[in-house]
Amino acid sequence: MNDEKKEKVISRRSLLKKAALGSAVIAGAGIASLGSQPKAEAAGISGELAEVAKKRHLSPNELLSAAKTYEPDGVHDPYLCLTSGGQSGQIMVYGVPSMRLIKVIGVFTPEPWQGYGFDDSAKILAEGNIRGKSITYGDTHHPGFSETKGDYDGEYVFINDKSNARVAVIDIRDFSTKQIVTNPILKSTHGGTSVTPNTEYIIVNAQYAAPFDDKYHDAKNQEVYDKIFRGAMTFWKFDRKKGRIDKDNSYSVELPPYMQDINDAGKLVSDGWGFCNSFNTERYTGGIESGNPPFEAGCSANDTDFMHMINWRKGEEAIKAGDYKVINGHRVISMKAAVARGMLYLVPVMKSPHGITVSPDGRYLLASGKLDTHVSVFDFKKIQHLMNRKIYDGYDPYGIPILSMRRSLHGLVETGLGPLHNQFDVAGSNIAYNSLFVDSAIVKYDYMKLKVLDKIPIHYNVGHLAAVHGDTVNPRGDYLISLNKLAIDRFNEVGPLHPQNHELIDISDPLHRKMRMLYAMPFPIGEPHYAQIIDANLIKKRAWKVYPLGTDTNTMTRSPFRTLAGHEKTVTNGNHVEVFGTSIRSHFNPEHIYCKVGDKVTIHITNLERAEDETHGFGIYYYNKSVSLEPGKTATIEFIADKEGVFPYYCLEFCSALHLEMFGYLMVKPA
Ligand code: K7E
Ligand code: CUA
Repeated sequence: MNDEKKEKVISRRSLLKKAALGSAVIAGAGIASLGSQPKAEAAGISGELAEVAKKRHLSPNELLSAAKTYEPDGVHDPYLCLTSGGQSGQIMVYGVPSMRLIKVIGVFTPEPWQGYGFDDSAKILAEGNIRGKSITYGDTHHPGFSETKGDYDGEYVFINDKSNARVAVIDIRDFSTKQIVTNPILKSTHGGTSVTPNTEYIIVNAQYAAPFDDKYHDAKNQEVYDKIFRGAMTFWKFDRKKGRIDKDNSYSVELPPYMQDINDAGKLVSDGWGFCNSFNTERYTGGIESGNPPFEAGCSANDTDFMHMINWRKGEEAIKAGDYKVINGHRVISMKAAVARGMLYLVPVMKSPHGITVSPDGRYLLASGKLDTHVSVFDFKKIQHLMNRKIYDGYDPYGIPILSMRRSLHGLVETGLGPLHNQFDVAGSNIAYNSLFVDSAIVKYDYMKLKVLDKIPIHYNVGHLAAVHGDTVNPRGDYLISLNKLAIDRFNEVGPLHPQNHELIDISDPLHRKMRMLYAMPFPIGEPHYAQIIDANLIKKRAWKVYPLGTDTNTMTRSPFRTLAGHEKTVTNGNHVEVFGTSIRSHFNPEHIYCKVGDKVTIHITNLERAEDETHGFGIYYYNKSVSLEPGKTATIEFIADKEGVFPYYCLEFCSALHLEMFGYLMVKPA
């Protein structure tokens, strides 16, 4: 840490202390109406509770925070937060307000506990291969729940991999990944996944402009860059019946090489539109290595960048009319066609914006300029008026109409330094929350009256925010989570790589006055970018307790290899040894498998258990295979027995008193 940063951290700490003291006073008063003494006894706490508070130096305010977050053993949280796991390529699931971690979902990266990538689920990961190459990491950014009428329905979750321009589909019935699609034309996708109000499409868009083809082009040559490099917004069609993205009915809209960033889908009055910001309208091509200013300078030279507005219903019409090109087997509507069809517009946004967020009623579009101090509140009704009357300020170099920023704006709210992301409080309140990266604070404001209402410091450098259903037509209020990039000194030392920090903030004050910091949770598997918080009842309705007996969990249908008790067998067919096995407390059947070097070995195992949580596992020496056998699941592993020897296999979960006895032998004879 340089000195300047250190100083900032220290001063922020003393600021926080002051703030905490202030609210302790308020909380103390709240507990016992005793005014200004933040002492446990003074707050009317006595007995063992007072003793513990004294011994552990807990203020009444802190005790109150503990009481507001603690869930007794066996009590479920009212909300679940699904957060991106950043560079871990996974999703994490935790309860709110207890912040208890409940699951890590393997998405773009193998996850051995779930057998993800180590059994036949490997074929899902293989769908994410790019140009034939297996890619086993992802940079997950924005999870998005499937929606019905603009609100989460708790059926599916989608998430993007920024590095490799991929999107994954997770089925909430078993919280596991069912599909990965690779973008046929883009080399990185940041914006998204945002989901249209009835999950017609999952929207992602380009981050770093690149050629649509896989050929060599010089990114530093301005002429080449302007002509060949492109962004795009991709509309992945979702087939809800199949629970899969329908690649053949998906399409993209070609965009200028402006570094499109984060998107949101329109809703209600703005339904049918996709919005995203961008940050290199300069089309700067960099070159610090040859004495040019770096990208960071060249990409932030202009005072404004563009919000892009794209109409996907008109896109569907274009596709129907055959008004598209096929690139890498994927349908792409050209900028020219999109402009001609009145489905692509730009409007300037203050310097280097990060994200567009659509208000619950669909009318207001919030954008923050990272290098500005404002949130710009655009009024979609004003925008529509300009679009309908073709009132343009001009055109960009690619012929896309530009609307007047002044005439599109409802107004600006000055929130602070480095504003990034926005979330909403309950519908109708007109209250939004804005994260301030540079200020390390969160601001609560009225986006209609353009007025700041409250500000709270966080630790440190917040990125996204997540409120309960906070980006839907029906936000629920109650809690806000601050997804902080740095933790610095908040947790125990574990070397130079620190966890990140999720801070839970109470926004449930019925008078909508004060935010209140409740809890800090270290987040130790990657940089979480975005998260969504869902009403746990929606999940409860959807999540399976056990699988129907013999389920292939990749397809969620009955496996052709389902094996019932008494029907276990090993079939040898030339060089192929195929085992139809079972597991139940506390044995596998079979316990001995014979083959010879060079044979292909296929082992199907059905977990016959019907009791909730009676999971077995299958692990074997040397072959790098692992299976998680939840009750009812049928899984398959397959390998070539390339080495002679004896290979014990055993159950990976301590499933009963005789768990250690749950094992067997694969014996590979010489050829
Ligand atoms: Cu990290 Cu949404 Cu990818 Cu902002 S993004 S922080
Ligand atoms: Cu089955 Cu341990």
